[in-house]
Amino acid sequence: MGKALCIILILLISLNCAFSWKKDEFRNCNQTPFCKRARSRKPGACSLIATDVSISDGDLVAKLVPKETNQENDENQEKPPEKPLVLTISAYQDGVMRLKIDEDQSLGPRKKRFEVPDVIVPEFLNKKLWLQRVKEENNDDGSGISSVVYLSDGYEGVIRHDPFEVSVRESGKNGKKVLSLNSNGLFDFEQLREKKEENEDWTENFKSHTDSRPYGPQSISFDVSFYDADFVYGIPEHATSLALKPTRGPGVEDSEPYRLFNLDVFEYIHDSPFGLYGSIPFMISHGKSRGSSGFFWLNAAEMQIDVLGHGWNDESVLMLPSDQKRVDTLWMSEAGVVDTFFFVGPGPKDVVRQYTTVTGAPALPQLFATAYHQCRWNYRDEEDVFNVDSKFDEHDIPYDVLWLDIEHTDGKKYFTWDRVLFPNPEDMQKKLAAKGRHMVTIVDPHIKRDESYYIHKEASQKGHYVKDATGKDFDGWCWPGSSSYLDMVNPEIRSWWADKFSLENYVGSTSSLYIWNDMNEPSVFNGPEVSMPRDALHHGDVEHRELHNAYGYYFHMATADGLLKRGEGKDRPFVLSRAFFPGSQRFGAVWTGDNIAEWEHLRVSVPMILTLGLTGISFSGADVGGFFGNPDTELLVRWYQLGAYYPFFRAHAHHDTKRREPWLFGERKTELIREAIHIRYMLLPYFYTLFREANSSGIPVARPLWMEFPADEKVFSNDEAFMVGNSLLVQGIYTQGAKHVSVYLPGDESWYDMKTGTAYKGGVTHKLEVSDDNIPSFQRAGTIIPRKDRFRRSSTQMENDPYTLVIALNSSKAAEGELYVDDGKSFEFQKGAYIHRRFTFSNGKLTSSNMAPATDAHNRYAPDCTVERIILLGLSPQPKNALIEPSNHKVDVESGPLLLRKGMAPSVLTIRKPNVRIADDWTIQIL
Ligand code: NBV
Repeated sequence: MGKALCIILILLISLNCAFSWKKDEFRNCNQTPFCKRARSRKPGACSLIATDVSISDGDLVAKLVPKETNQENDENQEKPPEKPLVLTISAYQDGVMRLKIDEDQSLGPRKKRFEVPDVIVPEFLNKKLWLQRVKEENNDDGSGISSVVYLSDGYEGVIRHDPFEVSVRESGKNGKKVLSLNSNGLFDFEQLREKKEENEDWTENFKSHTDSRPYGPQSISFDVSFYDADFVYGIPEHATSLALKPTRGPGVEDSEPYRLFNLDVFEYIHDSPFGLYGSIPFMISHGKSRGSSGFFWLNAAEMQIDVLGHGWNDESVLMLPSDQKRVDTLWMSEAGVVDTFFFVGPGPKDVVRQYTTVTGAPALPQLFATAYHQCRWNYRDEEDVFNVDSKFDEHDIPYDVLWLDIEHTDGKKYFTWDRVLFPNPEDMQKKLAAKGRHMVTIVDPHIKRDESYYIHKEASQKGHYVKDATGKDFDGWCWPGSSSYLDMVNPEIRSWWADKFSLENYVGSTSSLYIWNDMNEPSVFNGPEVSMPRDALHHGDVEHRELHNAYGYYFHMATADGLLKRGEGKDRPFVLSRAFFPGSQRFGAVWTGDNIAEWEHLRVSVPMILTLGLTGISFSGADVGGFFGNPDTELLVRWYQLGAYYPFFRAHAHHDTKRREPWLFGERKTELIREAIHIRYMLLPYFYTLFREANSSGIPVARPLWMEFPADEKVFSNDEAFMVGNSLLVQGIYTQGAKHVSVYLPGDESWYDMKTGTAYKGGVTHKLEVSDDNIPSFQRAGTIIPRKDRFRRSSTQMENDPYTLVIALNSSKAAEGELYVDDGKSFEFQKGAYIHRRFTFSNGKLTSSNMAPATDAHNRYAPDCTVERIILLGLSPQPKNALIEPSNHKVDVESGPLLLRKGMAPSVLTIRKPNVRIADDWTIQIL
């Protein structure tokens, strides 16, 4: 008995540690002096006031100086900084205000503080509005004066002088506040200074690492308030809920702030504010009464952000009408400057659009990249590759991309091949390319310090590596052993790197090969917190601490540029990156790193992907199946069913896991996975249209429900269901053996089950039976979804296939939708070589009209594809036939299935073979 108990105990313990996040490897706020200092400040501690307010070069400029008061009796007041700070407010089109605060350069600070270059897109700077005048007004509470500038029709920027506060409000003296900074008086700016006494100790220690901190304390912190907000969202990357939970305030015990510090976190847990691989300091608020607003801090140093729960501050310095809800937040960064952007919204889509005007719109991926990807660490050799490839065909499962992880290289030297395992990489790629398939290889940023490796030889000779604090090439431990890291912040080094991707330089590569950037936080096995020491040095003497969060961004940028150069600028690159920063959306896709094959990781994948989408990164996904561990077959199937709706759809697994290709779990499971992947292929025209929408407006492919239903409070914190575009709602199944699921369907209109066509009422929570063959997904009444229903081996082979249009009618028997198509590959679409159709259905007539502006290039892309099927949901009684114009011919209307091989609701009607061309104008009148 004792022995049995012991065994059970050992088993339990080992189960518990099966996945263990090594918390102690990483610093918490208390171990991070700048965070601890900022968190301990009391509201009202900031003693700065704004003076010398004027207009200069189209901006409002002011000085921030300490108020001269008798501070002896005031515990809250801290020692003022010696020198004034310079504050600049600029206005840009479309309701964007930029606020910068830095040390006064004319007073010669010890070192120029780092401002992140290459993130703000040049077009944004051209949108500057030249401020002409500033008006002064008396504050209602008798607290002196404020200076006010015009921002846009409807909004003003306001700077209250004493105590200093910057805000955006609706126009007019009594206009409501939208966003503000320093309303709680927590602003603090540690100016660079000489040591107070020679032996003042600036070093910081963490575990066995010492950070020399040659420039001493230089952190910045301030509070930001979001008005009329019920929730705040954004600031990836954390494995946590979509609506950000308060980290301080009543009822919150001992929580860490949300940390933004790019880290390679081994076996991360599914609910935590700790920082993961990427960082985007952009927060978006949403509330029922007003809508959304956003705040972005362009800063690449470590950041920590507190969401302050209602009542966090008993002696609130901020008086508000009792009915005005507000969310307060505290932003803290180790270095850099204040370079912030205020977005007025007022809709959630407006905020995301405004943010992407600053950091750039997501790149339009090639069509193949939006299809299904098969990955594993590792596909062993060429035989394995061919075997997996042919099994997909054998089992009638489409896929587009096969991935090779680090083991394909010769000793983890990127751009090389293990020639024993992969003797003919070019032939291998060509064989797959013949079926319209592509390959991806991994290229990480750590370069093996091996004199016989050409990349290392050149990089060390040219001085291309990041330096350690003593000025030598930084040498850290990673996959290949002793490694150095390219200084990607230097544009010349990026260009050198980009050249390495030419077909000539990357021996064994072909034009159907694309790239995966992993470990670019950067991950350094023997470095502090598994990363690079903060006192390492980059181009221009910038310390690593100042740009840590942007390192991976520059690596991603240089790689994408390499693929661009390789194709002489003709083909769109595809590069997947693990680390990211604002603007990464311009270079490719991102995934959520090393998740675990557990139900809770399946669940958290949704808020993680939705958060990335809200912050510009539309093209993202999570490893389907879970990276660590072996999913049971039910979890694996559910993951495919959900993953089919991720913008980036890739299965991936750790090398210690059992093989899990879709055909390995018996016929029934293969069928279920096949169906999940088929759904993705069927919806590719819809997805591609959404990728184009993201590319032109920033609005993400996968959206939180509140983005489509901003007035429905019930969905504000729902992160189990989400929208794909504006037409599809998807509800994941996140528990084992689920028999029922509750799904709330927002809005007044109905929703049609995507499989059966059954209509469900909107505005109601439905308790639905769950089956193993799909997860609930619904088409919103009033929408039209374009599909391609013929299954091929890859998306490329579907190019000329005909379309199906699924029309879901609303209560007025109307619907509308769009279709965007281009060559799926090149940049010709930027010159207008695409088709963009609008479909509208009303009064029993479907009309296809052109949405694209007329250009010469427009004529250059005119596919011959036709429409082979039109499915109508919600139309009764059944019409007999339909008249097509201008060809003036009639076709039959029949009852028909919604999905091939599936059951159907009585009201599913099919117009078969209307055979109109997708690129043409036409109408179809139901008779
Ligand atoms: O390159 C190996 C893995 C990769 O498969 C995974 O997707 C990355 O997130 N890589 C991390 C390094 C090792 C992780 C234990």
